[in-house]
Formats: sequence, structure tokens, C-alpha cells
Amino acid sequence: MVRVLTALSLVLLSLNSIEIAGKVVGAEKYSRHDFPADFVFGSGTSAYQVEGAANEDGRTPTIFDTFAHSATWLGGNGDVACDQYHKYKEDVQLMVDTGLDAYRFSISWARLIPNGRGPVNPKGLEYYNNLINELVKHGIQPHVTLLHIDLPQALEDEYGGFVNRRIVRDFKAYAEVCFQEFGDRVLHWTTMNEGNIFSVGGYDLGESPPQRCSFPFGLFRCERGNSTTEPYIAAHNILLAHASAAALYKKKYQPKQHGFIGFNLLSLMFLPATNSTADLSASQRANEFFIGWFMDPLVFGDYPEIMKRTAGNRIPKFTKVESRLVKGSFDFIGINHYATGYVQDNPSNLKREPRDFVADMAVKVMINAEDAPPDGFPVMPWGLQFTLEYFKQLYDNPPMYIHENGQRTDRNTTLIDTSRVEYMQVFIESLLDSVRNGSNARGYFSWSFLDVFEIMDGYRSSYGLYYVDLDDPNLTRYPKFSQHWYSAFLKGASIPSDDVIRLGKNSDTLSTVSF
Ligand code: IFM
Repeated sequence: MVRVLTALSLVLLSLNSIEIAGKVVGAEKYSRHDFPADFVFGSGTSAYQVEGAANEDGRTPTIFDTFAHSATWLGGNGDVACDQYHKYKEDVQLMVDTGLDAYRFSISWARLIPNGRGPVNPKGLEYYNNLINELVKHGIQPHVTLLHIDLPQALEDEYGGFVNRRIVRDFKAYAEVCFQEFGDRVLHWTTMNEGNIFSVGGYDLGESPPQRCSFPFGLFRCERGNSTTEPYIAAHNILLAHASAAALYKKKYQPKQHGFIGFNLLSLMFLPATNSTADLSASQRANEFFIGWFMDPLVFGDYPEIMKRTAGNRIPKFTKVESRLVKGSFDFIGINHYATGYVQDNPSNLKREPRDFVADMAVKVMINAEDAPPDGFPVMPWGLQFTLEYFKQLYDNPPMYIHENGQRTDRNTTLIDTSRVEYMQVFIESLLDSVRNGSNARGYFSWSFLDVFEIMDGYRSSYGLYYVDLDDPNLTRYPKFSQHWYSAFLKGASIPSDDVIRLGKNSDTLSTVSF
């Protein structure tokens, strides 16, 4: 606790030197050449959100399919999505046009090994080999996530997926197929996307796959689950599954393939709503629950003391063997960063019985609505600096990739997404500030390359560099202003640049497409 208090105060102190509220962002010119020469810039998607072909060539349903088909408020599903399964060559060409160094995508476990266990599906193998080969042929690095939400439904049905320890063995076997088949060309592996929000959203709030929760905690009525224990159990099994796959990779594949393996978290970092001691310690507690939950075991081999004390026997204990397995089981950390929250102390939550993960945090979370555009997260680029500084000071500055960052807007508005350009411009500038300040960040991936099927609002929202016309049977992709901007940046333009702005605004493609 003392370690955390001291370190967090240091983080806040170091940020005080940045004029947080009044910082004039986007004011300084920079280019990609200000980043280290091997710094990677890319963009990303995930299998269920982009591939489509849900019922083709032997793929079986996943918990994401089940969720999308039952969550009527989403107004759609990923059955077809952007049809990248059939259009991957076209998409890789768009990546080349954009000038991406790397493409972050995920493998669909249920496409490669239908039902999660057993024989490999030759068609699935062929698809990922084709995609990877196409990327490599064009000099684009594949950064691959093994599991981005879409656990095979068969494993959920058979034994409850991540609430059962059996998932560890099945995940490791699936990972081994990937290392064996693709590891000669894939050098960056991430085992799991957003382990923390997957555990809270899927097992406490029940708002995302696999939609498990229990009354009175879930945001929705769940058919099964236990919000008081399952977020902790799922997280524990996620850590063990990750660490088992990482141990296998490091022992058997890394020596000959020379790649890297990491874990990914959503960094919704929390700051104190006021400068009262209670709120300061509440924000520290919230970060320990949200980030320390995974990072402490990964770096130190055990959960934060405050979590163990508060959750008691609801949080699993690491055996000595497990602790050794998990500790140090990563080469890098992937960070998805969109927003920063403020928290107030809320000790009355601790008087509740029973309690879920959220009540255990004993905070009230607020997103600063004043900074937010009408349809998106607040633009708080220094929140990314805070995140990187936090990881630097508390976790010994591990190699980090910003795996996701981007702006949510409504979908069918305009291709001139100036606000997204401004968003990317200030976040990349903030990243540069962090790198100059000693952060071990190694890369940045915009979310998302295309407008994909979004987990919270289907096809109503958009984060993409390319708009996908869903009314057109060809699902034609149209570059947005943000694609022009990012492309110019990737090709070496100085940012901000009037030329780049003009390029976007005058582009023929941009001005001829209307909604
Ligand atoms: O689309 C999601 C992605 O699957 C996980 N991170 C957040 C993105 C935006 O909502």
C-alpha cells in the first residue's frame, strides 16, 4: 500500500508540471520522425467485429455471436460485418495505401478450432495463413491477439468458459496451434484483449459477452452467473491461461521464432475528483482494482493487498506454483486507452452485503462530461500520459504498445471526421511527450482501421479510418479525413499541418460521398 501511495503521488506530481487543464494541445509541430526509429504505427480490428462469414467454412458460434444475436439494442450482429474474411486482400491494399507499419487483428478460435477443442479446421488455417502472408508480402507486421472476446460458445456451454479452470488447458492448446502454424511470421502475440473489462463487463455487470451476472448487480437480467465471485474467478483463470500460453511460447517457440508475447488491458485510469485525501486514496484504490488486479500478479506474482482484504475469500488465492507461473509472464503490455475517469470515495459501498467487484472498489466514478463531445468520450490526452507514467513508476516501465486509441462518433454523419483527426493528433502528441519523458512505449495502433461492429452499439457508432457502406452489397470502404491525416503522418508529414487539413477537405473521395 505504501508503495502504491508513494508511486501514485509521484505520478501525480510529475503530471503537475504539465498544465493539465490549460494545456494547449496540438500546438507543437511533430512528426513520426520524432519517435524512435523502430516505433511502430498501425491500426486494428478484431475477428468478430470485422470478419463476417460467421457460418462459413466450418466456423462455429462464439459468445460474441450469442451476445450480438440476443442483445436487440445493438440492432445488428457480426454475421457479415465488414466481410474481411472475403475482402482481406482489398483491406491489406488499403493498409498499404495508408502506410501502416502493422495491423493488429485477432484470430477467431472458433474458426481455427471449431468448438474450441479438437482438430484444426483446414479452411480456418488457410484463411489466417492467407491474411498473414498478404500482410508480410506488403511489409506490414501482423500483431495478433489470440482472444478478443469471442470465446467458442461450445466451451461456455460445456463448462462455463472462463469460470472453470479447464479453460486454461484448452486455451494453451489453441495458442500452441497458433504458435506452431503462424509463429514463423508472427512476432507479436497478445494472449487476451482487455482482461479487466472482459471480467467486469462479462461477469459482474453482464453487459458484454458472456453476459453473466446476478441480481441485484447486473445492468441487465442475466440467465446465469454470480457477480460477487465470478469476475474474480474469471480474471484468475484468464491470468493462468495467459501465463500457461506464455510459458509454452517462451520455452518452446521463442528460442526459434524470436517473437514476443504480451497481455492487454483497458486503461480507464482514475483520478481523484477533488484533492481531498479520501478521494486521492479512492483513485489509488480504483486503479489498483482495475489495473493492479492484473498488473500486480503479472509483475509481482500476487493481487494487490487492498483487493485481497476487501474481497476476502471471493478472490482466488495464487498457489506458489501459480504465482511463479504468472509473475513475469510477458514481454510487453498492450494498453487500450480511450478515457480517464474521476472518482469520489464511496465507503458506504463496503457496508453492502453481498458485494460485487464494483462495490468492492468503494468509489463513485464520473467521466468529465464537460470535456466530452456529444457522442464520444472526453478528449483528455494527458490521461494517456498519466497511464504511461503510472505503468512506468509502478511496474518498472515495461515495453508497452498502445493497442487501441480512437474516437467514437456516430456512424452515418460525415467522412470529414475533423474531431477524430484532432483526437488522434493530441493523443499521439501526448504519447510523444511520454516517450520523451522516458516511457517504454513501443507502438501505437489506432482503433479502428474500418468501421466495425461495435460491442456497445453495433453499427450505430464508428471509430474507423474507413467508412464501410453497409447498404452497398460490395461493402465499399471509403477513406475518411482521419485516414488521410494518419496516412500523411505515417508518411512523414509534420503535424499539425495546414497542407494535411487541406488534403482532407479537398479530397474528391471525401466530397463526393454523402449520406
Ligand atoms: O470495439 C471495442 C474493442 O473491441 C475493445 N476495445 C474498445 C473498442 C471500442 O469500443
